[in-house]
Amino acid sequence: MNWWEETVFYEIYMPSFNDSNQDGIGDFRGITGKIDYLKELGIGGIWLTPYYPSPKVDNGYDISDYFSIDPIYGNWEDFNLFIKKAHDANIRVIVDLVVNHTSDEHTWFIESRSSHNNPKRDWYIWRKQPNNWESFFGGSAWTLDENTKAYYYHSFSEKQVDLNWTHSEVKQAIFEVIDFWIDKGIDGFRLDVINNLSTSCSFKDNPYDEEGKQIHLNDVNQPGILEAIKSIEEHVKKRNSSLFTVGEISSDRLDLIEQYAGPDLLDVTFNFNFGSLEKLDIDEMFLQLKQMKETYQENRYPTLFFGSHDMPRFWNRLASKDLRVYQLLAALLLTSRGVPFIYYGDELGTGDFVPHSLEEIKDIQAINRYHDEKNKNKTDQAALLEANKVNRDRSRASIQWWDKKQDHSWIGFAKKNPDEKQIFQWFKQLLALRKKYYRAIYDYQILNKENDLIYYQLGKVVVLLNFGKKTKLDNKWGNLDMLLSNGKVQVSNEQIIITDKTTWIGKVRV
Ligand SMILES: [Ca+2]
Ligand SMILES: [Ca+2]
Repeated sequence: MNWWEETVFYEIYMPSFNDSNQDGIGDFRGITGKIDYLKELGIGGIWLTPYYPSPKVDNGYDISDYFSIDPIYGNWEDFNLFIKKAHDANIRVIVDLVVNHTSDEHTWFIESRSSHNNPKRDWYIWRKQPNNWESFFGGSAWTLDENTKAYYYHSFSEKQVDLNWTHSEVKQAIFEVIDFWIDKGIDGFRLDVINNLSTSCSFKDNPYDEEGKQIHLNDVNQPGILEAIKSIEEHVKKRNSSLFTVGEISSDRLDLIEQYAGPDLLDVTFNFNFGSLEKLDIDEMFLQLKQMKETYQENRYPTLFFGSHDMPRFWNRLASKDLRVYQLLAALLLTSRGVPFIYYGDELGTGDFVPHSLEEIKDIQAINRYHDEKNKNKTDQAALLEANKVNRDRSRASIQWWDKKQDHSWIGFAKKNPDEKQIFQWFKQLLALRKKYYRAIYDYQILNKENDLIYYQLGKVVVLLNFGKKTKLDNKWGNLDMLLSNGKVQVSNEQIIITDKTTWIGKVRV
């Protein structure tokens, strides 16, 4: 069995996790200082968001040097110590690989833009005239470069320039990046917006939907994308077959997400169909669970997450600040079939941070939206309200680890949960339970829903998640021993009575 099939991962948003030197920015020494904490929680893998040198127009997802550490996060000694401490604690480390684009300040792009004849000219995508493709951050995806009077393509910010994946030298250059980090001792990669790789040069205009919104038909999932991903995967696995790859596929369509993983392809992909539901909808959640059960069988796994640096905290978004609902969701996250990812702070019930002015906003997507709204003659307050709807800062604020008020953070401080100790214990118990009873190989023997009670059985473990009112369920299992619960549940041989908003996890007695 692959190690990652039995691992619960923990996403660390680099600048916000833990600041060791009080300069307001999280760093490697800060993470190293929390290894014991993560071990106590039961984490087996850390995903680090980008820590490379970067102008940070998109918080590090705009890399200007693939072979270094941004000094604000520490030096090589700090990095090596972190890897060592993590490995000593049996925690593996995967790092973010951002290869759809580089920063415009990367030397590759500085060379590329310098002249039509530069050897790196075609490492990026240049056109005399733009097509209608829009950036995912708003506006045209093409920017005119005055120097050579040509347009370069950027599917995100104009400072994040798309690499040309039809060029063999680009692929080789990225392979060197991959080798470099494998040699540094990392255990795998999280591949950023990997289905956005530009693997075709057809440049057909994108169509629009009925509301006039552009459909990203020709700029993502391009012909050749699976071959490109296969070649990356082959390169990684040739180095070491135990290295893990997880891909971010910018889609919430399970059929599309799923096709990027499999033999010769990525190990797993992020399931936005499940993870990024905008509000709690038990029917929808159950439907997605069913679809995941049908789609992923035998040695194929979905990923499980309710939080990331791109979505609001699930304390607010899904649980609506209800502790019991939050506990139910945590149980679902950590007892269903798949590879779970906890987002830093979720184990403490961290809530959304909401900026009160433009000056407090750090997220480029929200800043762009703010200016768009102002251009429509909206008031500052109205523009702020709209910007905060898409503001990814909400889940990116710094954790306040100490009771003593810290002075400053590059962003605000995350909203502390008064029940954080209880929530931490709940997560810890769930992780311990998963470790003890679950093997990812177990398929669901049962996956069902009655009213607002979702229940399932994996191996000998039976999970009852009652999101609704007090209810009854026929006992299909006979003798059951309780493993973990947070409410009143009566189990007889005929039926199970479970109180409202209650989690109950048990084991079939043999
Ligand atoms: Ca720091
Ligand atoms: Ca691209």
